[in-house]
Amino acid sequence: MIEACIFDLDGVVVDTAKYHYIAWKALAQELGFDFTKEDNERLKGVSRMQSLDILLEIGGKQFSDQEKLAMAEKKNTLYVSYIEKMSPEETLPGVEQFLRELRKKGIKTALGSASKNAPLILERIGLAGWFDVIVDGNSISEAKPNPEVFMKGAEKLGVLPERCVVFEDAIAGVEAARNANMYCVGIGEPETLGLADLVIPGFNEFTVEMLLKL
Ligand code: B16
Ligand code: MG
Repeated sequence: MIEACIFDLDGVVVDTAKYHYIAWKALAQELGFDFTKEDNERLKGVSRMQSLDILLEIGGKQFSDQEKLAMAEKKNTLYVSYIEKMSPEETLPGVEQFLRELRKKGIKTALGSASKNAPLILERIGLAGWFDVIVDGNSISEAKPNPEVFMKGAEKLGVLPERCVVFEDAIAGVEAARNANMYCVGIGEPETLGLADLVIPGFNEFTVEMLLKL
């Protein structure tokens, strides 16, 4: 019996990966190396500081913790300048309709994202009001694949983990959902998200009715 749906943000509700990419690429260039779109795939669902570590590993660079904090801050300032300009049209196809249907059916909703910028993004795309609970990078201490973000979501909603469905686009996120003992719908390619219980390309052709038949 499904009582709640928990949504990852980047890659599920909205495509912010492209803005993360431009901002990380700018930092890499400043440090004197290239950062490709393929490299960027490794950062999906990963926390900000872990993303920086991966970037520096790609560039073969080493810095002190203090320098790294300053770099992450600089990248974030540039990233925020992009997301500040986001609008509701950037919500991925079918998402708003799906949230609407869930509410009609009395199924609770939560956001479960690694991003510290989640509140700003939700406000810009006009979806903040569709989530009963928001758990993001500001309220967790353990990054995915640790299940903390989804467990907290379920707890705040007052729903048992086994009655929650998670929607995730990143491998670490799918693992986090499994670690939380929740049913996981992967958003993307079955080749990449093989660990998910079901993989769909997006919400365009996926309805709440289909979800309830699973
Ligand atoms: P921030 P999600 C994640 O969002 C992104 O996928 C990941 O690329 C990013 O590093 C992380 O948020 C932290 O974001 O720098 O804004 O705190 O997929 O968990 O919604
Ligand atoms: Mg994601």
